[in-house]
Amino acid sequence: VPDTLAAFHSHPIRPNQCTSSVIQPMGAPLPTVWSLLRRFDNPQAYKHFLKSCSLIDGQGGIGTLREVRVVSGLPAACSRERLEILDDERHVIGFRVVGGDHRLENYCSVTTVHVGEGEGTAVVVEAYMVDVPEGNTEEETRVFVDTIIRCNLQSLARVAEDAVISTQLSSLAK
Ligand code: A8S
Repeated sequence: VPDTLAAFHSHPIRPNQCTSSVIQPMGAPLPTVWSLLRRFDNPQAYKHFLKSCSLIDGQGGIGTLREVRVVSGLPAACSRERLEILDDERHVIGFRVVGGDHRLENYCSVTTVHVGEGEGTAVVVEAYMVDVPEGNTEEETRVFVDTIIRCNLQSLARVAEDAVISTQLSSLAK
C-alpha cells in the first residue's frame, strides 16, 4: 500500500493549487468495489450529485471523454472529464476535468482500491488536486471538495455492500 500511495497520490503543487485526500473503508471485497469504480461511463451509480453522464468520445478506456450533469443546488451544472489512468491490475483510476460550467478548474483525481484488514473488506483512497477558485481560500476549497468525495465514497461503500448482500441472498434462494 505505501508504494502505491507514494506513486499515485503525490502531485507537485503550484501556489494557487490545493490538494488533499480521503480514505474510506468498504465492507465489501476489492473486486466488487473495483467493478463499480472502474466504470468511467457510469459514475452516477454511486456519485449521487450527478444526474446523468454521457460519453462524448471513447468507450471507457484511457482518453475517454464524458460529460456529467450535476443535480440542482450545487454551484455547477456540468463537467467534462477525461479518463487519464485505468489500471485493472493495480486498481487505479484517475481523471481530469477539461471543461464544464463549474468552479473547480484543473481538477484531477486518482483513486486506488486496496485489500482491507478484515476478510471481504477493502479500502479506497482518493487524492485530488485543484486550482483554488478566485475569491475562495485554500481551506474553503478543501472543505468543499473533501465533502463531495467523502459523500461519493460513503455512497460507493453502500452500493458495494448492497451488491454483496444481493449476491448472498440470491445464492440462499436457490
Ligand atoms: C468527483 C469529484 C468532484 C466533483 C465535483 C469534486 C462536481 O461534479 C460537483 C460540483 C462542483 O461544483 C464541481 O469525483 C463538479 O466527481 C458535484 C461539477 C466538478
